Amino acid sequence: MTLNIRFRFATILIASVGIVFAQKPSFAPGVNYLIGATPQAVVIGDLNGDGVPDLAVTNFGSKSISIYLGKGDGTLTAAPTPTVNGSPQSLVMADLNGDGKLDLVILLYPQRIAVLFGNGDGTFGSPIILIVDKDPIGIAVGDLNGDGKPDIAIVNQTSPGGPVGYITLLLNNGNGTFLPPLHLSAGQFPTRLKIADINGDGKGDLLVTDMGLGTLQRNGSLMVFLGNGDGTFQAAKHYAAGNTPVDLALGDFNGDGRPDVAIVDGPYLEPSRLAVLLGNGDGSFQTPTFIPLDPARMQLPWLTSTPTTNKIS
Ligand SMILES: [Ca+2]
Ligand SMILES: [Ca+2]
Ligand SMILES: [Ca+2]
Ligand SMILES: [Ca+2]
Repeated sequence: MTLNIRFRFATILIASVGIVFAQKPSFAPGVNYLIGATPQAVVIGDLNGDGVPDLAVTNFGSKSISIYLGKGDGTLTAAPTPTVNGSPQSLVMADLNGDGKLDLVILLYPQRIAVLFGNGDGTFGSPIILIVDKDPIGIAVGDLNGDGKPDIAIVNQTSPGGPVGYITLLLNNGNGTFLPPLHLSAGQFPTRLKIADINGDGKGDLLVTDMGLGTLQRNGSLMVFLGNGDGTFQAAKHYAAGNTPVDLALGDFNGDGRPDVAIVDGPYLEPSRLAVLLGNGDGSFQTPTFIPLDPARMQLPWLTSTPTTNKIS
């Protein structure tokens, strides 16, 4: 079984979590823009510094990245496609070399990270390839050691003798090069991760969705690693997060100023749902509230798409 299709759909779904809580949205008719084959993930950020959000999309099947620049009126214009030497899965935008221009950090299959430094006009330099650990499945960027320089965290699944999950940490030297990797054990079937300061101490923390001992066990959790501010972390705490959590998003959903987490639970064996864990502001979370999701919508992409990679069993 693979996770790709579920992750892709979950990513799109979870992006609308804030809207779900705020009000029922309404939209103008959609406009289609051409991207590559088997798209996996999309991120938004201002790549060319004009104050208008732009898009980057990973095309796993085409082994390419699609870049669209926002024109400011809700429409987009295509920018040159940067080169990546591999099949891109997920990606993150961040300024890794501190030049004020957003860069792309791309998880490539198999077992590589591509860093593309932005030129500030929507184009990018040649990719810098980092070889990472076996079976990477998710990536996040944030400052983990308090030096103001964004670091990379990668969550990995590996199966020999396991399954066992772990996180690879790449601390940034500030110029886009990284210290030797650090490792952190991370559950059984981790799926995605985020970096954020959830207890307000100014130190980056790690949040990881974990499917636990497998899809049949129905014991998924949110793992929280509170950061010590030096690239090390306190022991993980687990919070109930449904049966098979596959992706997560952070936001302040109840307006109390404390970060909350929304998690897509499934789709696997049961109808999919959203698990919302309200944060207490000290790094702990309350028992989740579940919001049912439309099972027909969630199942359709899974049933009609061809699995590709990220094998978990
Ligand atoms: Ca822009
Ligand atoms: Ca940069
Ligand atoms: Ca750092
Ligand atoms: Ca913290």
